[in-house]
Amino acid sequence: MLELYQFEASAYSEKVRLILDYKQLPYTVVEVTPGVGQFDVFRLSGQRQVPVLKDGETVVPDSTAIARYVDETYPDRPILPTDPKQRGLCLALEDWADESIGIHGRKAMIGAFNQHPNFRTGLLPANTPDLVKNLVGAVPGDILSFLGTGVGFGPESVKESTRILKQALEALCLMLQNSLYLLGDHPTLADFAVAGLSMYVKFPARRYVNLPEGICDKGVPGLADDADYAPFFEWRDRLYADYRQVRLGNGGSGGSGPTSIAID
Ligand SMILES: N[C@@H](CCC(=O)N[C@@H](CS)C(=O)NCC(=O)O)C(=O)O
Repeated sequence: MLELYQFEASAYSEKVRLILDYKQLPYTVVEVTPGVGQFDVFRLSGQRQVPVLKDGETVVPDSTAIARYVDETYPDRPILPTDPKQRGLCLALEDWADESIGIHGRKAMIGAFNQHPNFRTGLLPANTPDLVKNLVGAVPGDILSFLGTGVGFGPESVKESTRILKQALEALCLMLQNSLYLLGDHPTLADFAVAGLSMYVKFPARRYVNLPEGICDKGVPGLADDADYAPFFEWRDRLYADYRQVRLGNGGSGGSGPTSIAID
Protein backbone atom coordinates (compact mmCIF):
# COMPACT_ATOMS: atom_id res chain seq x y z
CA MET A 1 0.00 0.00 0.00
CA LEU A 2 1.26 3.46 -0.87
CA GLU A 3 1.94 5.72 2.10
CA LEU A 4 1.73 9.49 1.83
CA TYR A 5 3.63 11.50 4.43
CA GLN A 6 1.85 14.80 4.44
CA PHE A 7 0.37 17.83 6.15
CA GLU A 8 -3.39 17.79 5.62
CA ALA A 9 -3.40 21.55 4.95
CA SER A 10 -0.45 21.50 2.54
CA ALA A 11 -1.28 22.49 -1.02
CA TYR A 12 1.58 20.37 -2.41
CA SER A 13 0.15 17.38 -0.51
CA GLU A 14 -3.27 18.22 -1.95
CA LYS A 15 -1.82 18.10 -5.46
CA VAL A 16 -0.55 14.57 -4.76
CA ARG A 17 -3.86 13.48 -3.16
CA LEU A 18 -5.70 14.68 -6.28
CA ILE A 19 -3.34 12.66 -8.48
CA LEU A 20 -3.59 9.48 -6.38
CA ASP A 21 -7.39 9.76 -6.36
CA TYR A 22 -7.52 10.38 -10.11
CA LYS A 23 -5.34 7.35 -10.74
CA GLN A 24 -7.52 5.37 -8.32
CA LEU A 25 -4.49 4.29 -6.31
CA PRO A 26 -5.31 3.36 -2.72
CA TYR A 27 -3.02 4.94 -0.13
CA THR A 28 -2.75 5.57 3.55
CA VAL A 29 -1.87 8.91 5.03
CA VAL A 30 0.82 9.54 7.62
CA GLU A 31 0.03 12.96 9.09
CA VAL A 32 3.36 14.57 9.95
CA THR A 33 3.56 16.82 12.99
CA PRO A 34 5.17 20.09 11.90
CA GLY A 35 8.58 20.41 13.57
CA VAL A 36 9.21 17.21 15.52
CA GLY A 37 7.54 14.94 12.96
CA GLN A 38 9.81 16.29 10.28
CA PHE A 39 12.80 14.54 11.88
CA ASP A 40 11.17 11.25 10.83
CA VAL A 41 10.59 12.67 7.35
CA PHE A 42 14.29 13.56 7.20
CA ARG A 43 15.34 10.10 8.35
CA LEU A 44 13.09 8.56 5.73
CA SER A 45 13.78 10.78 2.75
CA GLY A 46 16.94 12.82 3.39
CA GLN A 47 15.00 16.10 3.46
CA ARG A 48 12.36 17.56 5.78
CA GLN A 49 9.52 18.68 3.54
CA VAL A 50 6.23 16.96 2.75
CA PRO A 51 4.79 15.40 0.67
CA VAL A 52 6.84 12.20 0.59
CA LEU A 53 5.51 9.03 -0.98
CA LYS A 54 6.62 5.61 0.25
CA ASP A 55 5.96 2.70 -2.07
CA GLY A 56 7.46 -0.40 -0.48
CA GLU A 57 11.21 0.24 -0.38
CA THR A 58 10.96 3.25 -2.70
CA VAL A 59 10.82 6.68 -1.06
CA VAL A 60 10.00 9.70 -3.23
CA PRO A 61 10.08 13.26 -1.84
CA ASP A 62 8.68 16.28 -3.76
CA SER A 63 5.24 16.51 -5.37
CA THR A 64 6.60 16.76 -8.91
CA ALA A 65 8.88 13.73 -8.49
CA ILE A 66 5.96 11.84 -6.91
CA ALA A 67 3.68 12.71 -9.86
CA ARG A 68 6.26 11.46 -12.35
CA TYR A 69 7.02 8.35 -10.29
CA VAL A 70 3.38 7.27 -9.98
CA ASP A 71 2.67 7.95 -13.64
CA GLU A 72 5.62 5.82 -14.69
CA THR A 73 5.03 3.05 -12.16
CA TYR A 74 1.23 2.97 -12.44
CA PRO A 75 0.55 3.93 -16.08
CA ASP A 76 -3.25 3.48 -16.01
CA ARG A 77 -5.07 6.81 -16.32
CA PRO A 78 -1.93 8.67 -17.43
CA ILE A 79 -1.44 12.27 -16.32
CA LEU A 80 1.51 13.17 -18.55
CA PRO A 81 0.72 13.59 -22.25
CA THR A 82 2.95 11.74 -24.75
CA ASP A 83 2.76 14.37 -27.50
CA PRO A 84 5.93 16.49 -27.06
CA LYS A 85 4.23 19.88 -27.27
CA GLN A 86 1.45 18.89 -24.87
CA ARG A 87 3.92 17.29 -22.51
CA GLY A 88 6.10 20.40 -22.51
CA LEU A 89 3.12 22.65 -21.84
CA CYS A 90 1.95 20.32 -19.09
CA LEU A 91 5.32 20.45 -17.30
CA ALA A 92 5.51 24.23 -17.69
CA LEU A 93 2.01 24.74 -16.26
CA GLU A 94 2.82 22.42 -13.39
CA ASP A 95 5.90 24.42 -12.55
CA TRP A 96 3.90 27.68 -12.74
CA ALA A 97 1.37 26.23 -10.31
CA ASP A 98 4.09 25.09 -7.89
CA GLU A 99 6.31 28.13 -8.04
CA SER A 100 3.83 30.96 -8.51
CA ILE A 101 0.20 30.11 -7.72
CA GLY A 102 1.06 28.12 -4.58
CA ILE A 103 3.50 30.63 -3.17
CA HIS A 104 1.46 33.75 -3.91
CA GLY A 105 -1.74 31.97 -2.84
CA ARG A 106 -0.30 31.30 0.59
CA LYS A 107 0.85 34.88 0.95
CA ALA A 108 -2.50 36.32 -0.17
CA MET A 109 -4.36 33.99 2.18
CA ILE A 110 -2.28 34.99 5.18
CA GLY A 111 -2.78 38.65 4.22
CA ALA A 112 -6.53 38.05 4.07
CA PHE A 113 -6.52 36.29 7.45
CA ASN A 114 -4.88 39.32 8.95
CA GLN A 115 -7.37 41.73 7.38
CA HIS A 116 -10.66 39.83 7.50
CA PRO A 117 -11.66 38.41 10.90
CA ASN A 118 -14.59 36.52 9.35
CA PHE A 119 -12.26 34.49 7.18
CA ARG A 120 -10.17 33.68 10.26
CA THR A 121 -13.11 32.55 12.33
CA GLY A 122 -14.16 30.27 9.47
CA LEU A 123 -11.36 27.99 10.58
CA LEU A 124 -13.03 27.36 13.90
CA PRO A 125 -15.48 24.47 14.35
CA ALA A 126 -19.13 25.37 13.74
CA ASN A 127 -20.03 24.87 17.44
CA THR A 128 -17.51 27.44 18.70
CA PRO A 129 -19.35 29.88 21.00
CA ASP A 130 -19.78 33.40 19.58
CA LEU A 131 -17.77 34.77 22.48
CA VAL A 132 -14.72 32.81 21.42
CA LYS A 133 -15.28 33.68 17.76
CA ASN A 134 -15.33 37.37 18.65
CA LEU A 135 -12.20 36.96 20.68
CA VAL A 136 -10.44 35.31 17.79
CA GLY A 137 -11.54 38.14 15.54
CA ALA A 138 -10.05 40.63 17.95
CA VAL A 139 -6.73 38.98 18.64
CA PRO A 140 -5.01 38.34 15.36
CA GLY A 141 -2.38 35.66 15.44
CA ASP A 142 -2.31 35.14 19.19
CA ILE A 143 -4.82 32.34 19.32
CA LEU A 144 -4.47 31.10 15.76
CA SER A 145 -0.84 30.18 16.04
CA PHE A 146 -0.82 28.54 12.64
CA LEU A 147 -0.46 32.00 11.17
CA GLY A 148 2.89 32.48 12.81
CA THR A 149 4.59 31.88 9.49
CA GLY A 150 2.94 35.01 8.07
CA VAL A 151 5.09 37.37 10.06
CA GLY A 152 7.06 39.53 7.70
CA PHE A 153 4.52 39.72 4.88
CA GLY A 154 4.02 43.46 4.54
CA PRO A 155 0.92 44.91 2.86
CA GLU A 156 2.91 45.67 -0.30
CA SER A 157 4.04 42.11 -0.72
CA VAL A 158 0.49 40.82 -0.12
CA LYS A 159 -0.79 43.33 -2.69
CA GLU A 160 1.79 42.18 -5.22
CA SER A 161 0.86 38.52 -4.66
CA THR A 162 -2.82 39.40 -5.15
CA ARG A 163 -1.99 41.17 -8.42
CA ILE A 164 -0.04 38.15 -9.66
CA LEU A 165 -2.90 35.82 -8.70
CA LYS A 166 -5.45 37.99 -10.52
CA GLN A 167 -3.45 37.62 -13.70
CA ALA A 168 -3.09 33.88 -13.10
CA LEU A 169 -6.85 33.47 -12.60
CA GLU A 170 -7.56 35.51 -15.72
CA ALA A 171 -5.12 33.35 -17.69
CA LEU A 172 -6.71 30.15 -16.36
CA CYS A 173 -10.23 31.33 -17.22
CA LEU A 174 -9.06 32.06 -20.77
CA MET A 175 -7.40 28.64 -21.07
CA LEU A 176 -10.57 26.96 -19.90
CA GLN A 177 -12.97 29.00 -22.03
CA ASN A 178 -13.30 26.44 -24.79
CA SER A 179 -11.99 23.28 -23.24
CA LEU A 180 -12.84 20.97 -20.40
CA TYR A 181 -9.30 20.87 -19.00
CA LEU A 182 -6.19 23.02 -19.27
CA LEU A 183 -4.71 20.99 -22.12
CA GLY A 184 -7.84 19.69 -23.81
CA ASP A 185 -10.39 16.98 -23.20
CA HIS A 186 -8.57 15.02 -20.51
CA PRO A 187 -7.14 16.04 -17.16
CA THR A 188 -3.36 16.08 -16.87
CA LEU A 189 -0.78 16.82 -14.22
CA ALA A 190 -1.24 20.52 -15.07
CA ASP A 191 -4.88 20.40 -13.91
CA PHE A 192 -4.08 18.62 -10.65
CA ALA A 193 -1.19 20.95 -9.88
CA VAL A 194 -3.26 24.09 -10.52
CA ALA A 195 -6.26 22.72 -8.60
CA GLY A 196 -4.15 21.66 -5.61
CA LEU A 197 -1.91 24.72 -5.45
CA SER A 198 -4.88 27.11 -5.68
CA MET A 199 -6.25 25.69 -2.43
CA TYR A 200 -5.28 28.77 -0.41
CA VAL A 201 -6.91 31.15 -2.89
CA LYS A 202 -10.18 29.37 -2.13
CA PHE A 203 -10.65 26.21 -0.10
CA PRO A 204 -12.56 23.37 -1.83
CA ALA A 205 -16.33 23.60 -1.59
CA ARG A 206 -16.76 20.33 0.30
CA ARG A 207 -14.64 18.62 2.95
CA TYR A 208 -12.28 16.86 0.62
CA VAL A 209 -9.54 18.26 2.78
CA ASN A 210 -9.95 17.43 6.43
CA LEU A 211 -10.16 20.97 7.74
CA PRO A 212 -12.95 22.63 9.73
CA GLU A 213 -16.20 22.82 7.78
CA GLY A 214 -16.38 26.59 8.18
CA ILE A 215 -13.45 27.09 5.84
CA CYS A 216 -15.06 25.21 2.90
CA ASP A 217 -15.61 27.43 -0.12
CA LYS A 218 -14.00 30.41 1.67
CA GLY A 219 -11.09 32.22 0.18
CA VAL A 220 -9.20 35.42 -0.35
CA PRO A 221 -11.69 38.29 -0.69
CA GLY A 222 -11.29 40.00 -4.05
CA LEU A 223 -10.19 36.74 -5.69
CA ALA A 224 -12.45 33.96 -4.43
CA ASP A 225 -15.60 36.08 -4.75
CA ASP A 226 -14.86 37.91 -8.00
CA ALA A 227 -17.43 36.86 -10.63
CA ASP A 228 -14.78 37.21 -13.36
CA TYR A 229 -12.98 34.19 -11.93
CA ALA A 230 -16.11 32.08 -11.38
CA PRO A 231 -15.36 29.90 -14.46
CA PHE A 232 -12.08 28.83 -12.87
CA PHE A 233 -13.63 27.89 -9.54
CA GLU A 234 -16.53 26.12 -11.31
CA TRP A 235 -13.97 24.12 -13.29
CA ARG A 236 -12.15 23.23 -10.07
CA ASP A 237 -15.39 22.21 -8.33
CA ARG A 238 -16.14 19.91 -11.26
CA LEU A 239 -12.65 18.40 -11.17
CA TYR A 240 -13.06 17.69 -7.45
CA ALA A 241 -16.56 16.26 -7.87
CA ASP A 242 -15.39 13.98 -10.68
CA TYR A 243 -12.12 12.73 -9.23
CA ARG A 244 -11.34 13.67 -5.64
CA GLN A 245 -12.50 11.46 -2.82
CA VAL A 246 -13.82 12.72 0.49
CA ARG A 247 -11.76 10.80 3.01
CA LEU A 248 -12.56 12.19 6.42
CA GLY A 249 -10.66 10.72 9.32
CA ASN A 250 -7.23 10.78 7.72
CA GLY A 251 -5.10 13.42 9.32
CA GLY A 252 -6.21 16.97 9.99
CA SER A 253 -8.22 18.02 12.96
CA GLY A 254 -11.64 16.97 11.74
CA GLY A 255 -12.97 20.21 13.10
CA SER A 256 -13.40 18.78 16.55
CA GLY A 257 -11.54 21.39 18.53
CA PRO A 258 -9.78 24.73 18.24
CA THR A 259 -7.70 24.22 15.23
CA SER A 260 -4.05 24.52 14.53
CA ILE A 261 -3.29 23.89 10.89
CA ALA A 262 0.21 23.85 9.53
CA ILE A 263 0.35 25.96 6.45
CA ASP A 264 3.77 25.39 5.03
N1 LIG B 1 8.85 21.46 -3.96
C1 LIG B 1 8.18 20.78 -2.89
C2 LIG B 1 7.62 21.80 -1.92
C3 LIG B 1 7.07 21.13 -0.70
C4 LIG B 1 6.77 22.12 0.43
O1 LIG B 1 6.97 23.33 0.31
N2 LIG B 1 6.28 21.54 1.52
C5 LIG B 1 5.94 22.32 2.67
C6 LIG B 1 4.49 22.05 3.06
S1 LIG B 1 3.38 22.72 1.86
C7 LIG B 1 6.78 21.85 3.87
O2 LIG B 1 7.05 20.68 4.03
N3 LIG B 1 7.16 22.81 4.72
C8 LIG B 1 7.87 22.52 5.92
C9 LIG B 1 9.31 22.94 5.88
O3 LIG B 1 9.76 23.52 4.87
O4 LIG B 1 9.99 22.69 6.88
C10 LIG B 1 7.07 19.90 -3.48
O5 LIG B 1 6.63 20.16 -4.61
O6 LIG B 1 6.68 18.91 -2.84
